[in-house]
Amino acid sequence: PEDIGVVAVGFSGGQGKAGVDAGPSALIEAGLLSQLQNELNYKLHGDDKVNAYNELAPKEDPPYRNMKNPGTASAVTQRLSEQVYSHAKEGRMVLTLGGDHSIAIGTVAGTAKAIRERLGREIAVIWVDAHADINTPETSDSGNIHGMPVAFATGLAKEEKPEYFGWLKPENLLNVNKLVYIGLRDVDAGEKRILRENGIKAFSMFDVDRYGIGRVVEMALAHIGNDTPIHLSFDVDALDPMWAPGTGTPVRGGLTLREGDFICESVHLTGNLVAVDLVEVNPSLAVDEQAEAETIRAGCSLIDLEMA
Ligand code: LYS
Repeated sequence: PEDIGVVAVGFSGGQGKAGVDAGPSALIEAGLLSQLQNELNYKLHGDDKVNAYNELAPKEDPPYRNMKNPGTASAVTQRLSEQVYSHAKEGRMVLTLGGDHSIAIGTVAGTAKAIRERLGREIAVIWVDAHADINTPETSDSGNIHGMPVAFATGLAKEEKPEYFGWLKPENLLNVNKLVYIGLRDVDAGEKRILRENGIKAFSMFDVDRYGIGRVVEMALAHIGNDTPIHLSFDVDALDPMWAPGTGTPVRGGLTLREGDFICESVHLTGNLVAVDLVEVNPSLAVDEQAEAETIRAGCSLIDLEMA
């Protein structure tokens, strides 16, 4: 589509490091949106102001089932899901700028709901990341919700209480068969078990080396099936820290910037891309100004998508 709904989310409560809340504003200041609007001629909707949703945080937010900031993350992602939904149901491609990756609990649910209502279809998710982010509260060592979004979005981490993600409706959950990973290289033991037990398709960095990024993307697209609406959730830490040092949980041995660009371009070229998340850009964690600028430029490069 030539219309893009933009949602900027300065949320950092899914993990412990300050600064990822400044990701969206840094990307916007560096020209990520003006590039889409002025050079690529998209029509942008929604404001470019960054939502922090501070007002949604409950007065007290004690750990629950081992999760840190569960009430805040639940309220924020619920609100976000409604925003994403309202853009996607108008047929816009939704671009969400994070924020830590916990926000994908909201974006995936919002996209899934809109696409089901509008097209009667299930969405697929391509999750590009160094990590699988599929811990349940019980398997997580850190208690950080940014390591759990896939478990909630798929319903693998079940919860009844509405204030703790119980608001996720079964009909808006992602089917595990429609999920595919690219870029993995730091997966916890509990997560490996979950991936195996559920037969989830994953292309690790080992696969990228072995087949090349071209074949990997081809296989990923073949797995989710032709003409399936795609939500692309891109954690900037999928890139090697050489390209994106400003991020909370960097892991060496990642994708080159070109490989990351290639994934975004190929998925966009299918014509089936309905939503994109760009998350975990944390400018303050780069060692110096140059490293900070590199990270932000990498983020802008990933989203530099010519109209299909
Ligand atoms: N797997 C680790 C955890 O659950 C790291 C997640 C990193 C997410 N960006 O905390």
